[in-house]
Amino acid sequence: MTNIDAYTHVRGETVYLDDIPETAGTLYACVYGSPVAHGRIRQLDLSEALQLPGVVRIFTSKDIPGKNQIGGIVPDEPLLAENEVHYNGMPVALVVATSVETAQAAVKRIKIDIEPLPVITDPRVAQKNGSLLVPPRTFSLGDTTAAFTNCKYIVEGIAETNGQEHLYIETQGAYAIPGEHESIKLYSSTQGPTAVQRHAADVLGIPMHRIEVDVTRLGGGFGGKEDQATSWAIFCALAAMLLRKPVKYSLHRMEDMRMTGKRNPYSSDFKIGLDIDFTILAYEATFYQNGGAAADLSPAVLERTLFHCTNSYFVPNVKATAYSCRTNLPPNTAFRGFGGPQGMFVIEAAIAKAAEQIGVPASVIQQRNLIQTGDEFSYGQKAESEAVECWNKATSLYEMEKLKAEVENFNAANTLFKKGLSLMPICFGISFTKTLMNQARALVHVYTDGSIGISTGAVEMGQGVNTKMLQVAANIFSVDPAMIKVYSTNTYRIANTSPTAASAAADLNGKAVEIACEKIADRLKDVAAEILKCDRKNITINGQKVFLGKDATQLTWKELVMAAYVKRVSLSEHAHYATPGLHFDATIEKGHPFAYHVYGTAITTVTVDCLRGTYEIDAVRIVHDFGKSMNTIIDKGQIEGGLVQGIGWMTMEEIVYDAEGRLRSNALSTYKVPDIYSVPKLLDIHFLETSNDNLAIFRSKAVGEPPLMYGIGTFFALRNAVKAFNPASGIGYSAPMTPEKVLMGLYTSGND
Ligand code: MTE
Ligand code: LUZ
Ligand code: MOS
Repeated sequence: MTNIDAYTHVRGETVYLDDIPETAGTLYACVYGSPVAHGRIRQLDLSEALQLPGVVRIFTSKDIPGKNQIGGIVPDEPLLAENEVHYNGMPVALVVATSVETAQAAVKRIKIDIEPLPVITDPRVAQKNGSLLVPPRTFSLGDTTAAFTNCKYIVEGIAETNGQEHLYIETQGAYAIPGEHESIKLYSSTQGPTAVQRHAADVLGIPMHRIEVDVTRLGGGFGGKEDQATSWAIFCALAAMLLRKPVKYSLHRMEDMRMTGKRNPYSSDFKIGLDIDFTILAYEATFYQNGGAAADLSPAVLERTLFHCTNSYFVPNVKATAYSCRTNLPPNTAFRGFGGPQGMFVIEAAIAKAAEQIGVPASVIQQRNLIQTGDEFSYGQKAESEAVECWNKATSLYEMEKLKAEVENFNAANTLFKKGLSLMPICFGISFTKTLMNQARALVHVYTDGSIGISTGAVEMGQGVNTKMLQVAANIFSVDPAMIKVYSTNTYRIANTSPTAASAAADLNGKAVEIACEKIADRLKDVAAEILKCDRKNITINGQKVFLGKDATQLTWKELVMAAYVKRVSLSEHAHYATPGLHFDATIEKGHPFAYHVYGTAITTVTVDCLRGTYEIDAVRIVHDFGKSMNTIIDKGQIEGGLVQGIGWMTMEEIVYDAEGRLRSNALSTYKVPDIYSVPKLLDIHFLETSNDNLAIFRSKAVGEPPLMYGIGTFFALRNAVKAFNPASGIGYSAPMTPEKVLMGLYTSGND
């Protein structure tokens, strides 16, 4: 089944936030962000801006009727600055005008006098100063200190990963329309409609039930709109409520890049200990997460780093400590993988460094230590592992030995071009790490003509979740997909939603749809049994016909639905689903936080131009654990998109802040993302159908985030190519592996 949005996407008919027809009298908002990264506001001068014709009003923190607070996990983030600013771009004032151009021009006329304070951008410096967003956390298993005394090899080092700009094609934005009795209708490009509703209610000082948040779809979110869509929506809601006018704000790309947070950069220390047979006996890591100026989702991201710090390996002795460091950057936030990639990169670096010192390929260590069913993760959950199956399938299907020989022969025959190869196994836990968030609701209506409408808490952002919701209903009712419509995500219809995140939207909301549809189907079968005067157990609905045993009856789906209505049987259902079996005790950092894990293995080959430092990705070959995919077209798209996004993070996407905390890579001319020329020349994806029972919807495992981590393989393949040219290279473990870094690595030597 193709994505239900494909047709309108291709025709340009899809409605994003900025395409919503505007109500007469609509005003336009624009935020004035702090020009410096840290300081005390001495004076804010709005007079010149207010004189501009068309400026309706300029709001500051003093105008907020409720609480000036939007922090989700920690209440440490004002909507508008009061006395201090903590990052460059922090909202200080909100201009509302009769046109977008006027609002933008007025922002340029605002003057501010700020007494500068020291700017910190480095997480290690912040940690030394005791500047943490939340207390540090440690996950441990076994006894690393004792285990290190038994190790034949011990290797230590530093690994670093940079941030990443979400670059959703649709920038952040919202549109607020005031209604009667102090209500507001809020269109928001958000992954978290309920977060928008809750924080808007707090800031406006009104109850949640007066705020209707409606989301048709996003032009991409990638985690960047899990938390950070909220402020823009509240700005619109605030102005709409106080001015009694519709207010819209759709950010300019450069505003979005400057004012929103990104993937958390990390700097980390590692120490790995191996036995004579390359078994990893002990692993220690210390993570310094660059959180930015407010907690946002960083504490949760940090937690997932710890959960995934041993990737898909079993390590019997682990000690991992993580610091969430407060710096003067925009608050960093969720990004596909949510801290998992940052943690996994570090153990891959540790294995690569150990392999180099021992003199074996990293793949020997990787394979030796793959986690097996029954092995314990450092947080106490036992693995139901597909790691070995994925690895073995990848190395056999793609003829690893042959690929290796090809690389070796090429490198022996060429001096100015070198190839590199790497293997990258992945393991990603599916569920929100905060247990309470693993719940969802669905509302299903069957209309008297037999057509069906579905509402859930899931937000469509290109990942195809609406198509999957539709498939669930079509499957349970056994009707033509054309009979079903999936409605916008709306807080008046579905309350208290978790954000669409953690790759869990299809599972959580899909199970709720399944439950709702089954309840309606059960009632319909009762009606059919009554009409056909037979045993209820023999009734099935198949292809819009009612069956009695194996035989089709005269009764059609449409007639059955109408008959149920006539008999005054309910044709609607609201269902709730909560993932069973989840628990986690943060006081001991042990439990069973994930419904299941997703596994896979990628083999990456690259070619480096050793004169220029440029490179091409020859091939990425992936064996991925899908469980049993319910939509192979969508799932393949998720693997392709996730992989390329991961490759971008690992190779070319380079966020640069200067010492004053100003974003230098603030446009698409200075921030390079992968394009069609930088994707792998060959991309092969093998759908591994795995048989372990799982809690995925129709056993079709979550696929949104895990493939991003295959991109990590590209970093190590490039590194291997550089080492083939210059074995003494001190190229290190600092991502992204830009062509500049490759060139330096080719021609300088030293210790990593
Ligand atoms: N795919 C597209 N096209 N656009 C997106 O914004 N977000 C990713 C992933 N795939 C995203 C995407 C992220 S970060 C997550 S958590 C999942 O989709 C969320 O959707 P799911 O729970 O339905 O997988
Ligand atoms: N968001 C969140 C996430 O709030 N909790 C999570 O565990 C998570 N995991 C991945 C992506 N977003
Ligand atoms: Mo995805 S980072 O969970 O939005």
